[in-house]
Amino acid sequence: MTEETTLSVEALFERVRNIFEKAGVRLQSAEAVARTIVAGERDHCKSHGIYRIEGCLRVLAAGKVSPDAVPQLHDSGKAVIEVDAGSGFSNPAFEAGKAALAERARQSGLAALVIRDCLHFSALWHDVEALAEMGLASLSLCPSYAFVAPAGGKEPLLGTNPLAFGWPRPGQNPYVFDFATSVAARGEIELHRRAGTPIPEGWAVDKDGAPTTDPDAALTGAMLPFGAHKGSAISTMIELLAGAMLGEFMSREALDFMGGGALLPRHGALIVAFDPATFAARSGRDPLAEGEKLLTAFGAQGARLPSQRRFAARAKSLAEGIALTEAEMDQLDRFEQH
Ligand code: NDP
Ligand code: PYC
Repeated sequence: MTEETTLSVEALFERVRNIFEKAGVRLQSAEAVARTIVAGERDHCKSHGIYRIEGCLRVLAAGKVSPDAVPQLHDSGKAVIEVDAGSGFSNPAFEAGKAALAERARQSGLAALVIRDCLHFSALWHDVEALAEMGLASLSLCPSYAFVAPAGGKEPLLGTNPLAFGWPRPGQNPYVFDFATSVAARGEIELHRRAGTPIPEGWAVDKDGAPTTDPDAALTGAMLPFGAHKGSAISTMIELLAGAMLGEFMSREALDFMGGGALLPRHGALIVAFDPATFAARSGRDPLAEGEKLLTAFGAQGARLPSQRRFAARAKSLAEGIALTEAEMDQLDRFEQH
């Protein structure tokens, strides 16, 4: 049994923020990045929690993310609002554009936020959850690194391209799903590699295209899309909408630009927000009440909603703190002394 140390969410936030400030990241960005990482740990999304600190510091050390970038909001009054992250982290860029996006979606029923040239290391549920808290439904998508073979292929071409959706629920946590379009996120495979455990069958093929459960062979081979041709098509859509359409990197270009998969990817991101009340106005029906008819029926047949595990983990962390292993605490100490 490894020994664990419990930190409050606030205490962990301070430690993570200090690590990024010490690495030269300007305060507002360090806070936005730390909020994201600690929220991942708090919600027990380990693949995008403190494990990501090392990767972020590596990109900073390589000079491939700008520590003092100030996100620039470009709002021409149209449905599409842009934030240029200026080669900084995506998280402060989203925070810089969030209010304008929400306001435009309420005005027009529909609005989009384009984030340009950002380093993207995080989960996407942060975006859609924030918008759901403002009463909006939303989609968030971005390319990643070309680690995934298309269905029927065996060489990396598509990214692990995440997709998240959020829907507001009156008086309770929103309906949120957020997943990689690969069978598993690359971070999950990396965690298996570190733990010395095999990955489940069906996640990846080796460099010769043969199925593998060896995390090292998976990381040098190709990951697989979820749902065969269906996941492959959704992933391709993400490349087109959040890469080609924005004039930002697709996953293959991101990989080339960063010089391989050792550094986290830089590319753009697309967040689309919908005001349910505007869409339903002429129907005379309450869209959120209609949504509840569906969402409340899940439990009756023993099914759970996506994010239900995450919200339960959050409640526990907020009440009891976040338990970190000795190795994780040592790592935080090391990063702080850096
Ligand atoms: P998971 O497979 O762990 O989970 C995906 C979603 O499915 C979650 O919303 C989860 O909710 C839900 N879910 C899981 N099991 C069930 C179930 N039995 N019933 C109902 N819902 C369920 O996600 P991935 O490994 O694919 O992705 C992990 C993270 O990686 C994502 O947050 C994604 O944004 C991020 N990512 C980021 C990338 C980037 O470039 N920035 C690239 C790829 C991935 P719950 O959490 O409650 O279990
Ligand atoms: O887990 O695949 C992943 C990932 C890539 C970039 C950030 N997360």
